[in-house]
Amino acid sequence: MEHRLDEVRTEVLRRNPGEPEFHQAVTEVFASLAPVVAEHPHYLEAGVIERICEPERQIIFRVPWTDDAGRVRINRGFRVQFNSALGPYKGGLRFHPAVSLGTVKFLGFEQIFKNALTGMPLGGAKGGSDFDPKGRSDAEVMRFCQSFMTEAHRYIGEHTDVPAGDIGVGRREIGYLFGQYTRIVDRHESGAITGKGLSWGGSLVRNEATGYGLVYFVRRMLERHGRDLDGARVLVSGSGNVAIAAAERVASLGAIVVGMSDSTGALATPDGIDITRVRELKEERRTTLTGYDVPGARFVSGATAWELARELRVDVALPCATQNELDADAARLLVTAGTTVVAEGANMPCTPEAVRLLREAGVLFAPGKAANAGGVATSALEMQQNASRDSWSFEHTDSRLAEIMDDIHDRCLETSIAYGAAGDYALGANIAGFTRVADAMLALGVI
Ligand code: NDP
Ligand code: 2IT
Repeated sequence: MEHRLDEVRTEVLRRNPGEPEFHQAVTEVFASLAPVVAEHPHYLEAGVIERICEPERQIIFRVPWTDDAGRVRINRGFRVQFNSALGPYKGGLRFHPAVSLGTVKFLGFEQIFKNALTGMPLGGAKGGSDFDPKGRSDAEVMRFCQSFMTEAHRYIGEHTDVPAGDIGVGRREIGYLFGQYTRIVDRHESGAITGKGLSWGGSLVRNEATGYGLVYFVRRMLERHGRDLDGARVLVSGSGNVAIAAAERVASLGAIVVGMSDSTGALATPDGIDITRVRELKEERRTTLTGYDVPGARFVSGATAWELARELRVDVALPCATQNELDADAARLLVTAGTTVVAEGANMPCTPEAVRLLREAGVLFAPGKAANAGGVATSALEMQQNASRDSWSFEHTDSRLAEIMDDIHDRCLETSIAYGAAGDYALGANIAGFTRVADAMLALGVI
């Protein structure tokens, strides 16, 4: 069976050349599936594993727009609708110059299992563009978003495919995208997109949900080991939506955020971070962390967050920026700095080699598809509120999020125990996510 599984994987890699991130994500999931197919050979026999690796639909389109100087610009738009066995396609949109079809496929593939782990009725998808919002005026971002949605609206809808944000897509972009969608379809279909503003169909907590959820997952994981976050020294990479909320929530539980970063460098804050100042720089002024002028802090231009571990003690590392940002060298630095927990707020931020090193060093490792699922889970709560024309309080929504994260944690842990690999959360997440989708696919027949 293991041999057959490897043949399927080899064939998937062969059919998708030049997409290293997609290959990495597929290989990582397949590494967990041998014990599952040994026990349930029908997953292989019924072609479920081959089908799960082939997106149901891949859409690539031209996005023309005009910049402020009147020059016509062309970007490429993507939406990969990967799997709809559990519900409408669901997953974010990423606007970043490095976005390619392979990036969107890796993210969409991860999203299938993540969404399954939430226990909500959500299929898996991802989309985006190689558009770079950095340095663009609001008017340019608006024109780009309108052009993107003029094409994308054909494929999305409350019961079809529900996008949200990701890197480079926040509240501003969601507003322009939803505005154009509403205009084209000529109805207020609030469940067609999530991450909306509070006055136009959004949910409280969605903005904070990925980072808060990450911290709830870590809290639960530590609880199981008789520990807590009080006094823990936490290093967070990135300073976007996920990183800021994670830093804010972990600090509120008594931890000290000893550093953060952005794409231009790393900020050491040995006495703790002033998150209001970070929000002001990154969310309001849309600038770099260079302007963080709180006494005791130091900005290291060009450094990664992990390089700060050379000089700081770090108990918990939360990679919240982008894929493959934490490599083997970074893992070694963290282990030497005393790190005992690494939890992925970003999607696939740790390289396979880094994960192996962390595991060998006995570090507790929480994979992104489990630990960052709070964002999409709260998107599902936003969809529930839209469907019932209701809006819940912050406390209620936050406590639902915490319950969901505890539940995901417990399911991953129990699955790892059931498969003889107690505490291997990556294996637990892959198997628990996979079996939920695979069983639905079996029930739905060969489609
Ligand atoms: P944002 O765009 O809000 O923030 C991204 C942050 O990461 C920024 O600080 C950015 O730096 C930094 N960054 C991005 N790319 C690079 C790079 N190539 N090298 C170094 N730093 C980089 O995105 P989000 O916070 O939404 O997303 C962060 C991660 O979390 C992504 O992996 C995303 O897929 C994942 N995620 C997001 C969810 C969500 O709900 N938003 C849900 C689940 C996962 P700078 O500020 O300089 O641009
Ligand atoms: O990676 C992710 O889970 C997201 N970017 C959020 C997806 C969503 O639909 O809320």
